Amino acid sequence: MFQLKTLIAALGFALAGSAFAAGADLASFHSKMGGCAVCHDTNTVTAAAVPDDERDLNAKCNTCHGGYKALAEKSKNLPFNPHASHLGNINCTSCHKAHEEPKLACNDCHSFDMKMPFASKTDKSAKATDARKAGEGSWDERIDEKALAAALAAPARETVDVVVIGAGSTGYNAAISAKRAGANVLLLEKHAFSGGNSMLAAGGYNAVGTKQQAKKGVHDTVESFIADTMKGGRGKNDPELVRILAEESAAGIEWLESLGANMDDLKRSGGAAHDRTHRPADGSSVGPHIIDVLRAAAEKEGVPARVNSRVVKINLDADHKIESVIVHGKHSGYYKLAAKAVVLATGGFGMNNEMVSFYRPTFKGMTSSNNVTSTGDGLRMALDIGASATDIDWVQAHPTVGKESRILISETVRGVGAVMVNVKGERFVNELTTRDRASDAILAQPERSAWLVFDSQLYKKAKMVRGYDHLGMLRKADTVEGLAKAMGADPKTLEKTLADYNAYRAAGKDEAFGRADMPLSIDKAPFYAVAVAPGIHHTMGGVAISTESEVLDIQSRPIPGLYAAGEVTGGVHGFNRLGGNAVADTVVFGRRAGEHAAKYALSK
Ligand code: MEZ
Repeated sequence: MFQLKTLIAALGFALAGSAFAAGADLASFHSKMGGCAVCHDTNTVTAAAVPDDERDLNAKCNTCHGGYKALAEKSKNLPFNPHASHLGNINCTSCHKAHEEPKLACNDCHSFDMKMPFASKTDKSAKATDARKAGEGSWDERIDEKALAAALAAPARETVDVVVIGAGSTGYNAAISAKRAGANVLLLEKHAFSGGNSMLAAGGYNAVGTKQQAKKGVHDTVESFIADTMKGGRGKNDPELVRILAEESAAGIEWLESLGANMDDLKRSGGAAHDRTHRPADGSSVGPHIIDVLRAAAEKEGVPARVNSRVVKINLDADHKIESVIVHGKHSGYYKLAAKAVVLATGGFGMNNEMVSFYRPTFKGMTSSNNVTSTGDGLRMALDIGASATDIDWVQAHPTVGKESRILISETVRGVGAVMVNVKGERFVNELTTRDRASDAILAQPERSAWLVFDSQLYKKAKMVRGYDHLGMLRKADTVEGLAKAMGADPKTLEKTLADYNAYRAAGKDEAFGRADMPLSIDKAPFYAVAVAPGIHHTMGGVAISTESEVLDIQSRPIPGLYAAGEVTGGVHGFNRLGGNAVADTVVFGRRAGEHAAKYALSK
């Protein structure tokens, strides 16, 4: 699919193997204005000469069409505004593919019924159970064994000190840290745009000892953070890794702020004894915000982030030290990249349902809140070279993924004040219990789904809710009775549930389920509900690491030069991760992995 032979400066250009009609595509349209040079630098372009990151091409798109802001303004009257999405400032070519059928990247998770320019049909892809297999929805992940063998036999095309694989929050934090430590770094991303799963993180970042906590008068401690995390993980976490997470969490917030982030809003997540989940003050989702900040910081600090570049193999030398990786570039094909150190920042395997159901058969076919990039390929590569895996069968279902969708209804909605009720309109669990318990409670309901119910106060406070409204996911009514009818629940039961809850809140004690934090009453019309069901959210298991983020082999010895951080690792979260600890993990351990990888590489 990606082995384009030549880009031809004429109409009639066709992608080998594609059913997409030549002559009606974006490239043909543009070539009428002056040949290939309209988009490329010259009129005689070979595929291999197109940089995998497509940066120059995209700069040309921007020259004629304007940047993201201008495009967002122009497309504001569309049924939704794709240029104002949480994907941020990504390559135009991520969606507007010139030589193949254009595709809305949004529909990797959403289901927008919209026809893109030069597309032959409307693009409406993601449903709850779509994109279940490895690589589906992402670009082709099959490996061409012949091309791989040729790349293995050939000399390295490039050499760097540290290669970081995966450009989500972990990868960016690692790459920027390695660069600051003096290493020559390259950040590789298999997808058409960076951001990974982090870009979908809605909730926040757990940290203790921050200025935000001090300002709000929160008396939290490192020991309390550790105790909550260990309790949430059923005591199966690696205590040394948890201590690092807690102790370095506040420094991670300061680091993000130093790069330009705002983390000034504070709330409580499930399983936490204190308000320690930090989020942007304007109520927007944490992931897109920090990815925007990290993208800009990497650019400013000269860290190249090369998209469309999938690492397919990690190579060790005769002494079992890191020697190189083989990259499959979208345009450049398979090539060897020599590196002294590798940081795996490839995320988990929540979108690879074959892997999920192998380790956790009861989750077979379950929807996932993850990005299509979470296919477990980094884990596979590490296991292939002798890494050991830990807690690999622990897969987390998030209790509140929009029913029959792939859209996460953030824990923030419960944290800010929503209650969860069953189809009758009764509460059945402490909404802020840990995710495994909340998911189990929902799955124990006959319909295996639930409703989150809230009012106009929460709608105003949690900006993300407006996004769910925009996606048509909310039921709305001016009375509780009306809302119950819209949900198919019993009005009297829902009225009693909310009256009881408001009374518990006023008395400061939840007599029914012992919920500790009840920030808002639910009594100001209009009232809202959103249907939810559990979906795969986080894979707690992964490669075993040391406190210095070195990947360990099956004898628990570091594999020299191989580092890992974030969801590809196991040990930090035990059997169940607390909400807000993943983003903290990406920053704390991403930074550590980058620093240690640079130190190692520069000592060689
Ligand atoms: O850390 C998370 O996974 C999180 C806070 C998710 C969410 O519900 O927003």
